[in-house]
Amino acid sequence: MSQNDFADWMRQIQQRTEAALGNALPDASLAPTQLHAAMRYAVLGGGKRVRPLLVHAAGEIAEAPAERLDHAACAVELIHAYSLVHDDMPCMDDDILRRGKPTVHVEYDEATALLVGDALQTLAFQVLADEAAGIDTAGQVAMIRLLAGASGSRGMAGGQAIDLAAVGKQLSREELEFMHIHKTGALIRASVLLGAHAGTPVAADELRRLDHFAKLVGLLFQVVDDILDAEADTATLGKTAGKDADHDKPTYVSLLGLGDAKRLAQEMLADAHQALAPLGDRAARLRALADYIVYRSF
Ligand code: GRG
Repeated sequence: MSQNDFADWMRQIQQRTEAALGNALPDASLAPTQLHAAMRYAVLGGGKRVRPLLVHAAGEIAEAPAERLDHAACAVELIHAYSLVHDDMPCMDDDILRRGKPTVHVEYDEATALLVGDALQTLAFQVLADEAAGIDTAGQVAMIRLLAGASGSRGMAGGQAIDLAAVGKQLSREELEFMHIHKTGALIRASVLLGAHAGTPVAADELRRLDHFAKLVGLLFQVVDDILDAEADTATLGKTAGKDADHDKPTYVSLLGLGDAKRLAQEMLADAHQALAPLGDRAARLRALADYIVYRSF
């Protein structure tokens, strides 16, 4: 697969995800209009859509129909968008810029931002439970269970709690890893597994390899996020740069230094490729996505 083919595929998935999200979100003309407008503001017209891309790339391995993958992709992106809205609020990370725009509580107000997050979270599960998803009921329940587990206190929300408690503290490498496996890694892992579960059952050995890949990429995403926070500027990131150091947050860069954090990212990328080697060309897009995650600029 050439670079151009991969870039075309990414654009195509990003566009169909945008359309699926636009359809899933209530129209802004429906009451309560401000809440619906704010939900659309939070979700549409921004973001790299890394999680939907992972859903679709993993779904191809299971030969899942694209329409079915749209539902899973939409659900996971809605959870991600909710987490960003709540994370930016004054009681958490207190940020004013996200995806190059004012954050939801700045553009609207705090109560609206809280409700936007709540409503996006429940909408995610409504989308997965939708009859039009074309998945049998047992499959739907399995996917709902997977996404709920990845989002809750044993997944993303738990990781966020650990993150908030860690500000100003020195964490060991193991503690930092535990935090990120939950905060960022759980949803990324769930994206791959949702895709893999949306089609014909994948052989147990291949599923194990996909899961190993997904865990590595989830952590890798965060290592690179830490490097970008230290190196990139606010305009490129579309969010405030240098916040980790300013807020005295433990990161891979503060723990290992920039050079070793970059070396770690390269090692993890090689491991991620290795995990998928026996899947051959069927996993070409997943491998290219791992590269994209490492070499991205924002
Ligand atoms: C509030 C329950 C709750 C959880 C928040 C994911 C998270 C937990 C907070 C986001 C804050 C943050 C900067 C996390 C680091 C990694 C990360 C998830 C970055 C943002 O994801 P991208 O780069 O964003 O995929 P886009 O905008 O491209 O979708």
